[in-house]
Amino acid sequence: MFKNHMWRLTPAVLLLVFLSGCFGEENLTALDPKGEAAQWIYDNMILSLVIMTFVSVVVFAIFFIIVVKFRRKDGDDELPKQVHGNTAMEITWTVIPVLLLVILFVPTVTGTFDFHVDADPSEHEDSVYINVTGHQYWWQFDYEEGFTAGQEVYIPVGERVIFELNAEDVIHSFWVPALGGKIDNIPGVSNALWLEAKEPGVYLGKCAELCGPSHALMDFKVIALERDDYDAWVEDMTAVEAEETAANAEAGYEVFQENSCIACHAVGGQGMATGPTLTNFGDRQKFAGVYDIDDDEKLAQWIKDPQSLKQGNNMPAHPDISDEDMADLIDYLRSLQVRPEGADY
Ligand code: HEC
Ligand SMILES: [Cu+2]
Repeated sequence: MFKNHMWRLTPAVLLLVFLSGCFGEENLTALDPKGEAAQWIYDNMILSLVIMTFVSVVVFAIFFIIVVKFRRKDGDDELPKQVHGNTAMEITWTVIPVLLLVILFVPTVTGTFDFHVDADPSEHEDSVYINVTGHQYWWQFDYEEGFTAGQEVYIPVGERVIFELNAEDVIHSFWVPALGGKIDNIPGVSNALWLEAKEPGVYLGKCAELCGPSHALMDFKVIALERDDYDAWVEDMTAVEAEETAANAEAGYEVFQENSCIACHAVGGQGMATGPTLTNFGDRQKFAGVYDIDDDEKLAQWIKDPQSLKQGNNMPAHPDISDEDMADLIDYLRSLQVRPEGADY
C-alpha cells in the first residue's frame, strides 16, 4: 500500500526537481553559486546528495536482491532457518552510517563557524559594513559613510562584505541565493552575515520570511562593482544634496515637495526614512521591488494607488495628482541618478 503511494508520487517529484531550475527569475538560485558562502552551501548540498544517493542505491539493491532471492518457492512449505544476531553485520551497519554522518558533520560544523560574524562594526573595521533594515515590504541599506540606499545594495567585488541585519516591524529574512545563506532580520535583535561576490554583476535577493500580504514582492538587488567603481559610487551617493536635484527637473521637484513625498522619502543626505531613499531611484532596475522602472503607466499607478500594486504596503495613495504633474514628477524621479553616464554596470 505504502509502496504504491510512493510510486505514484515519483513523477510529480521528478517534475518538481526539473522545473525548479526554470521557476527562478534571473539568478535567484542556489544551484549556480557566485560567491564563497554560496559555494560552500552548494558543495555541502551536493555532498549530502551523493551520500544519500549512495545509501539509497545500496539499501534498495540489497532489498530487491533479498526479495527476489529469498522468495517463497512453490512447494517450499518449511519455515526458513531463523537467525538472530550477527556481530559482523551489526558492526558493519552501525559503523557505515556513523562514518557517513562524520563526513557530513565536519564540513558543516567548520563552515558554520567560518560563516559566523558578530554584528559589531568595531570588529570589522577593514570590511565594508552595511546595516540592513527590513521593512514591510522594502529594504533599507545604511552605509558607514553616512548615506542610505533603498532596494539595491552596492558592494565591492571580491571582498567579504558584512551585513548587519535588523528589522523595523516584523521578522524578515535576508537571502541572496547566488551569494550565500539566509539569516532572519528580527526586530530588536542584530544578526549578521557576510557575502562575497566573485564576479561583478547583479544578484537577486528576496525576503525569505513570510512577513505579510506582499511578502512575495519584497525583492531586492545586490550590485557588485569593481572596487574603483564602488568607491566612485559611494562618493557620488555621499555628495547628493536634495536641493541640487531640482536642477534636473524643476517642475517635478515642485510636485515632489508639494505632495510631501520628501517627508517619507529622503533624497540625498542621511537619516531614517519611512519609505525607500530615492537618491538614486533613476538607477534602479525595478521599483517597489518587482515592477519595471521604465514603465511610466505602472509608476503613475503606484503613486496614485500603491495598494493596487502591492497589497498592504505603507505608502499612502495620491489620487489627486494631475496627469501633467504626474509626468513632471516621474521625470524628476527618473532624473535621480548617481551612476555616471556611460558606466558599464
Ligand atoms: C507616509 C510615507 C510616504 C509618503 C508620503 C510617500 N511615500 Fe512613497 N513609499 C512609501 C513606502 C513605505 C514605500 C515602500 C513601499 C513598498 O515597496 O512596500 C514607498 C515607495 C515608493 C516608491 C518606490 C521606491 C522603490 O524604489 O521601490 C516610489 C517611486 C515612491 N514611493 C514615490 C513617492 C512619491 C512620488 C510620493 C509623493 C507623491 C510618495 N512616494 C509619498 C512611503 C511614502
Ligand atoms: Cu519581508
